[in-house]
Amino acid sequence: MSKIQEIQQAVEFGKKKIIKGLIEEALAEGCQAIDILNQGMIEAMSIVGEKFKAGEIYVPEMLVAARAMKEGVEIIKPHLLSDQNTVAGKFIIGTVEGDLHDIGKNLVAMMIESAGFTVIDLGVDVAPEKFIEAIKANPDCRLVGLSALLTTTMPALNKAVAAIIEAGLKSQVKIMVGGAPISQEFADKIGADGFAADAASAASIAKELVAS
Ligand code: B12
Repeated sequence: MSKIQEIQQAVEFGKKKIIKGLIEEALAEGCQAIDILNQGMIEAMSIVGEKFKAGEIYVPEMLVAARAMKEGVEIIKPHLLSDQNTVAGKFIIGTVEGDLHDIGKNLVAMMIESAGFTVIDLGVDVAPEKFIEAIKANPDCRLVGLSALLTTTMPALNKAVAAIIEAGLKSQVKIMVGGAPISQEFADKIGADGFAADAASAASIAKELVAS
């Protein structure tokens, strides 16, 4: 079994204590940090999701896998961040109301920070008013990111975008949306300016949006 496969299994089965050692060994063997993240850790989370859907595992198993994933993200983070010194501007991000998933949002925040943005992370279960407050408190912010992982919180994403538009803040900020059930089509439908399926493309789209 390759080291990346070992990492995948450790995340999948929530073996938080051995993650650090495995990642360090993989890096020492010459594995790329981005491959460890994508092929090892993110792949593990999609396997966990499939198993949950199939009724083979339950919320507690998903939770321990998520904890192992978070531990892994902390270890891999310094190896993914570039020494970007440019200031691309401020980026406000949060997971929408009713949704507690934050692993993807945190990865997006990390990659966008690495692209030179100053990230203001509002956390999870963020009500539309909180996004509005944060945008008003940061008049120099030009970009907002909204994350939703549940089909049941897609309407909350729509609500947050509508609230930003209704508050007259659309001339100040561009809005980027994402999360497993979100598509470009949905993003267009709710009036968002950008969509990305993963954290790396989120960073490049963020740069494009502030430049346009
Ligand atoms: C881990 C997990 C949990 C953990 C979350 C822990 C945490 N701190 O995040 C816990 C156990 C708490 C959890 C709870 C629940 N979960 Co859950 N969970 C997952 C799981 C397995 C992995 C999610 C994840 O972290 N993926 C890895 C990251 C890296 O990927 P990502 O989140 O998609 O993010 C990437 C992109 O989407 C994008 N992106 C994400 N956000 C943004 C934002 C912007 C602006 C941009 C541009 C891009 C972007 O970039 C990211 C990085 O590449 C998914 C399965 C799956 N395949 O998604 C189920 C899943 C999302 N959960 C599901 C469900 C049903 C639930 C619960 C309702 C279960 C329950 N009965 O209680 C609760 C809901 C709680 C709530 N109110 O939010 C379902 C949703 C089904 C649906 N159709 O909506 C899924 C799909 C599992 C399944 N296959 O059934 N869950």
